[in-house]
Order: sequence, then C-alpha cells, then structure tokens
Amino acid sequence: MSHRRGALIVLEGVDRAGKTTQCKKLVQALRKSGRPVEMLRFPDRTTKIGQLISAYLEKNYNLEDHAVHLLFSANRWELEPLLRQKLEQGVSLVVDRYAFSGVAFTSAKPGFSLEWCMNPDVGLPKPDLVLYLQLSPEVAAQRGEFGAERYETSDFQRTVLQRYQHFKKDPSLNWQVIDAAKSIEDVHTEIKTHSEMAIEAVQYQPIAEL
Ligand code: DGP
Ligand code: NA
Ligand code: NA
Repeated sequence: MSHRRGALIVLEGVDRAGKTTQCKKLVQALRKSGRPVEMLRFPDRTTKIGQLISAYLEKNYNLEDHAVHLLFSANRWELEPLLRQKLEQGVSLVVDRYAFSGVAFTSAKPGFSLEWCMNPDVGLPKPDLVLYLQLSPEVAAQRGEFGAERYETSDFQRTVLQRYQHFKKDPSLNWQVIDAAKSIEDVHTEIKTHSEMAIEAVQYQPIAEL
C-alpha cells in the first residue's frame, strides 16, 4: 500500500469502565491534532439487526442465546464494508466494543466455549490496538447502580470480567490493559499516547483479519 491507512482502535471492558466517555475524548483529541478519525459503537442499534438487539437488551424481546450471539456478530459484519472503506481512505476508527465483547458476554453464559463464540467474527478487520479498560467489580459498583438492561447485574459482570482475562494471554491481539480506576484525564492521556503510536505504526501495513 502506497497511501496511508487509518488505524482500527477498539475500547473494551465491563459496563461502567468509562469506554464511551473515553472514546469521545479520544476522537476529539485526535481530531484536534489533525488526524482524520471517526467513532463507531457496537452494537450499532440504528440498523434493522441493531433494533432487534436493542429490544433484546431492553428486555422487550427474548431471543435464544446462540441466536442473539449471531445477531451481535451480524451487526458487526453489516458494518464491515464501511469499516474497511474508512480505514483504506486513511480514516482511523475509534470503536466502542467489538468482537471481544461478543466473546466475553456470550461465554459468560453457561454452555458456551470461547472458540464457538469467536467463530462468527473470524475474518473481520483485526484491531491494531485494543484498549482494555480494566475495572474491579468493587470500583464499578462505587460508580453507582447498574442500569436496567439485560446483563447489567454484578454477578454477570463478574463472570464477563473473568472471560475478558483470556485475551491478555494472546500477544498477537495488540491488547493494552489500562487502569480504568484512574481519573478520566489520566486514562485519556494514556490511551491517547497508545493510539497515536498505533496510528503511526500501522499506516503502511495491510489491514489484518481476526
Ligand atoms: P452498550 O455498550 O451500553 O451499548 O451495551 C451493550 C450491551 O451488550 C453490553 O451489556 C454488552 C453487550 N454486548 C456487546 N456486544 C455483545 C456481543 O457481541 N454479544 C453479547 N452477548 N453481548 C454483547
Ligand atoms: Na450497557
Ligand atoms: Na458505554
């Protein structure tokens, strides 16, 4: 590739870790320094599939666990052409959750292996950097009550936290653990540094696949 591509930067972590706040601050900071960047989030609740997922999360609609897992993955795949297009155009993407949420949340349910959970997302663009906002269940609880959506209970979140630990072991995933108990500004500074380094490092590399 002779022209520069954008970097795929993903923020992951349990609910209340501050992912959405940090995604927005990161996009603002990167824009300020003149870098083309856009924010995305998964699930993207605006599509037809996303509306089904949203109804499921709001407990207005029940879906079988395997079926909803495949819908979350389909929601990522329906945005895949856009992701690839943006990256190739040189736009970096800051993404609030990705396939790792799929694996961590579904495998937190009984009877789901990590392998089965990962399979539907195999072939998606691979993140150049995953910023894992690590937060203990105790500190998460101090940040206030959980919302009313499905999965938002401390027991389930504890299991999700355990499932996320699996990714730390794989060096090829470009997984960076960030201490999300620090102040918003300290976390921001840290993830901005990692992101700027990733954007520089990958600009002439091909887009990899999960
Ligand atoms: P939010 O990030 O606040 O829009 O919440 C989305 C919820 O859905 C959150 O509890 C994490 C969960 N989630 C995200 N992606 C997946 C996925 O691929 N599979 C499953 N089972 N849950 C997911
Ligand atoms: Na949520
Ligand atoms: Na969020």
